[in-house]
Amino acid sequence: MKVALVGLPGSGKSSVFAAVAGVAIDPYAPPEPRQAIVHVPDPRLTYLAKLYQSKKIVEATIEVVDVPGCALDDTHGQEQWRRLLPAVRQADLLAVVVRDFENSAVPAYRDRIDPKADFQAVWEELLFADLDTVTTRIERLEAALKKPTKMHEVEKREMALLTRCREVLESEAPLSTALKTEADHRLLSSFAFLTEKPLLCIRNISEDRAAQSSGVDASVAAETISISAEIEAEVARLEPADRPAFLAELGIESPARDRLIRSCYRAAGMISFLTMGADEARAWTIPQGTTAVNAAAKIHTDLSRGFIRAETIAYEDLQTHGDEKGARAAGKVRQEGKTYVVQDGDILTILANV
Ligand SMILES: Nc1nc2c(ncn2[C@@H]2O[C@H](COP(=O)(O)OP(=O)(O)OP(=O)(O)O)[C@@H](O)[C@H]2O)c(=O)[nH]1
Ligand SMILES: [Mg+2]
Repeated sequence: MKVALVGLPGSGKSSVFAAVAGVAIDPYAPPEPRQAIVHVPDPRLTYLAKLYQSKKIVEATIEVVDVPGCALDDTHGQEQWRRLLPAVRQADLLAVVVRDFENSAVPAYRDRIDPKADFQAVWEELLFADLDTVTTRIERLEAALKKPTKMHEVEKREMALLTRCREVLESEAPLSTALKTEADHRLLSSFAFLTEKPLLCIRNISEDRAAQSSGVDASVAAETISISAEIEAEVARLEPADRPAFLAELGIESPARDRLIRSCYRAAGMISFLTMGADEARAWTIPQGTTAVNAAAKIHTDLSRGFIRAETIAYEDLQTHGDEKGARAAGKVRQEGKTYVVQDGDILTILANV
């Protein structure tokens, strides 16, 4: 899963990035996207590795991209934003960081602290970018449809769909509401529209309000969370053993890094399934609704091609009964077929003809 941090200048994207990736903020970094691979903490793996005496633990990872904010009020900023768009389009989830902190040393963009209005401003940029893509494509298609070719029927279908997309975008609604069927999505997937992607709103709050956690009104976002990016960037630089005491002093229950990762999974509709063995205990990230045969493909294409069945134990059941033998005796080891919809925390052993 790839997550892009976007937002107005100075909202705290790089601070969030530093907190999640556990790296230092580089104030002199050029205004280019910066990426990091973040390991997803999962205590279930520690338990499995102990039970099966696995040699290693392989955590799931997410890729986080810090996209510099652009001053959209001038042409230079707009040009920069257009240049950065391809990096944003590659993301599976957009995390919009909005500023909700005072800092006299760093004046707020447009001199205002207004998370709701800032979220709306970012949302409008996403709508504009998609509208731009749609309009350009419609113009090309109009020209193409004048001289019918073999592609005529497909082009007509695309034109009808794009016309609906344009209406939806002009009413400031996300494109996900215009693309209703799998076929619609497929026809336009190469455009990687921004308003089709799930959104997470990150409200970056002042240190003194770090324990507070009300959201902003961002109804197009799947979820809103509040974090104090500056504190959390500091926490991420502490030795792990020193972190709980520091957080407790500020009245913060769990580090934002963990909360943020969980929110990314929820907002993007992703879950993890687990595998175990003597070699490794491992977590795999899949979209909610993935079938057993497709989950097997994530491990290896051979396992999906020769798929016979998936021996499945829910992590909770394994924990309740202590080990696999106990779970089996309690009838908690299930034999599932190709179409079984994998659940978060399912421990799968794929049996296949390879
Ligand atoms: N007081 C306070 N300052 C913060 C907080 N978060 C970020 N800052 C400061 O605000 C400034 C901008 O933060 P960045 O994380 O660089 O913001 P950004 O969104 O990456 O900025 P651009 O990349 O320029 O768009 C930095 O000097 C941070 O130290 C916060 O929660 N509280
Ligand atoms: Mg930045």
